[in-house]
Amino acid sequence: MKIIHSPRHLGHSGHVELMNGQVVPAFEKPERVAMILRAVGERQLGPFVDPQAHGLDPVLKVHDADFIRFLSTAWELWTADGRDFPALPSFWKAPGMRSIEPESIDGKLGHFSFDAGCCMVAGTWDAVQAGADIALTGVDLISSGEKAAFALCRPPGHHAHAGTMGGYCFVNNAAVAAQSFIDRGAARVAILDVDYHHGNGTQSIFYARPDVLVCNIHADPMQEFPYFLGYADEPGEGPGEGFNANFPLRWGTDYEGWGAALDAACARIEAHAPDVMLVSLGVDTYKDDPISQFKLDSPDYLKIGARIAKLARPTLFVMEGGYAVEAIGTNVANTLEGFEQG
Ligand code: FKS
Ligand code: ZN
Repeated sequence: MKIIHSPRHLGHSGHVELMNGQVVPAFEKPERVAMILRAVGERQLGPFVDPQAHGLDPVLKVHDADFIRFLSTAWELWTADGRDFPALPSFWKAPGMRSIEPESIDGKLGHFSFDAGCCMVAGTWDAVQAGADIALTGVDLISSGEKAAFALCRPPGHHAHAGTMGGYCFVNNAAVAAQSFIDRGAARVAILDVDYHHGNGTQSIFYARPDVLVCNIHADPMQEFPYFLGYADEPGEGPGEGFNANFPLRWGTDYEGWGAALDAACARIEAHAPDVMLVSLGVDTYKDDPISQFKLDSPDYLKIGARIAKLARPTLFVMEGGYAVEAIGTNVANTLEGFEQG
């Protein structure tokens, strides 16, 4: 299958996060893509394809204009205050406070985020735009008849809400792609999010809509980030009721439990009869992932790919998380190979 990739993600590097109360190098780092490229290249799963520029209009179909304006100017505003080190939000509103976009960049960073997981550097906005173009080029390929494609986006997207960044995510690449499929005439889209973490942004963006079914298999938010969304009792709302399905699983889950949830999610997707499938592909479900607590092993990703292939829909894979850098390439390549052989 075609693999869409751009080196522009490399500008989003040298950033940090908070872990156990300390500032540490971010787990979401450029080496992740290098390892994936190497593995898919070695197994000849390509060819590689450059993204086409799509501009911001398709991004603005799912994201608020003031949020995108903030993302595009944040680095300029941050450095105008004389700072040459990464920007990191650290102030948020509590319930009862006002939802105002302050003039100060420090206030804006808090207004447009839900955690300190989105560190911004000089090349972040360019990398984010490239990521959206990668996903949209995947939509182009599927729309022109490809059976499957892999959008190797970085940074990831599934935690980003319409107007809020968080959890390493700025623009929701999968949501932008799903909306683009709808705008090109798809009646029904399904998003299957297999990342270890709940895709709160994707759920939120489509929560009131019946055209985009969102299924999430993830660590129980009682135990795991993002903590405040992703529970089993979130079915969608209004016309979207019945079109969101969460499968939270406890820490320590192995493929037996995870695969059962995948079967349940696939049954739900079959009932939706989507014209096209999106897979938010995170491989941080891996047993040796440094920030995660599931127990999937590398051969399990072949099974995941094969099970998704059984849905027999045009499928766009969009890269999300996975931090065991030594295994991320194998695990992604196994998923794609399992799909192609399945
Ligand atoms: C540890 C605190 C919690 C947040 C984890 C973010 C996970 C991101 C992801 C994505 F796919 F978006 F990349 N960290 N410092 O894997 O879901
Ligand atoms: Zn994740």
